[in-house]
Amino acid sequence: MFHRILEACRRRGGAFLPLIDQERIAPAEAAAWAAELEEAGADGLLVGSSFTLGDHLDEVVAALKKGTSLPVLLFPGNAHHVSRYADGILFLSLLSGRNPLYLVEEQVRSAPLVREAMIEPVPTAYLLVGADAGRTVHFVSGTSPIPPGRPEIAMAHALAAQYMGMKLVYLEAGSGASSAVPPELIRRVRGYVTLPIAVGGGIRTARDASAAREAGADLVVVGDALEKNRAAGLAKELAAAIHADGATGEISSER
Ligand code: 1GP
Repeated sequence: MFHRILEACRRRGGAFLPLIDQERIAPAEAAAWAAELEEAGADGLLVGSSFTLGDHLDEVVAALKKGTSLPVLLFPGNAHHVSRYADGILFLSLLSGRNPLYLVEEQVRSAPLVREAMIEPVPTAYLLVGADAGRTVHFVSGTSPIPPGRPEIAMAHALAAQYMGMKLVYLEAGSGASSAVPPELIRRVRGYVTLPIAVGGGIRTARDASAAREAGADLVVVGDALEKNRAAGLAKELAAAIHADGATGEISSER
């Protein structure tokens, strides 16, 4: 399943992954929204929330799958965010932090659930980058982010991830961040590792998205901005900016 996203990325020069927060969408709206995002040119959907009170994950993922043939990947906030209705899961290790809970303990709890759900794990090095104090992800994870002006720290973490056999590096500024991951940091990491790079957090406009893609992001993740503006216009603009060929609209959906 992850190969479909990488394949879309190769063909289109970048992959657009809208992030849907299962806490902020009604299951009844999810199928139609997934269909609109596919129509607009998304290459896959991520589903996740850094903090949940409710338990809508199965319902929302099942509804999304009804509306689209795109791969749906979980972007878990904790070990229990697993749904058998998804196609896969970013099996995250918060490598930029030194909190054993998010480096390995949650993964040990989650692995049997992922196996049981029979979904594809994508081993992912999750690197928080940013100067914003008090983002939810920093508070919840109890870790400090990599300073945005220190690309060499991000580069070393990404290379360690590659040497440890991970399949993806995720450079995360935090949902709703006031500034996205700086293009210069993305460029430096891109030049240092061969792993695919996902970038997310604070990407609001087509200009932000194309800056990330031009700096070397393979997968560009947008959550907050799309949530605040569900009109498909923004999704289309983002898709065109992320695809080097400017394409929107549907891609072949064979698995
Ligand atoms: C957050 O990287 C994602 O984990 C997306 O961030 O919500 O700011 O787009 P935004």
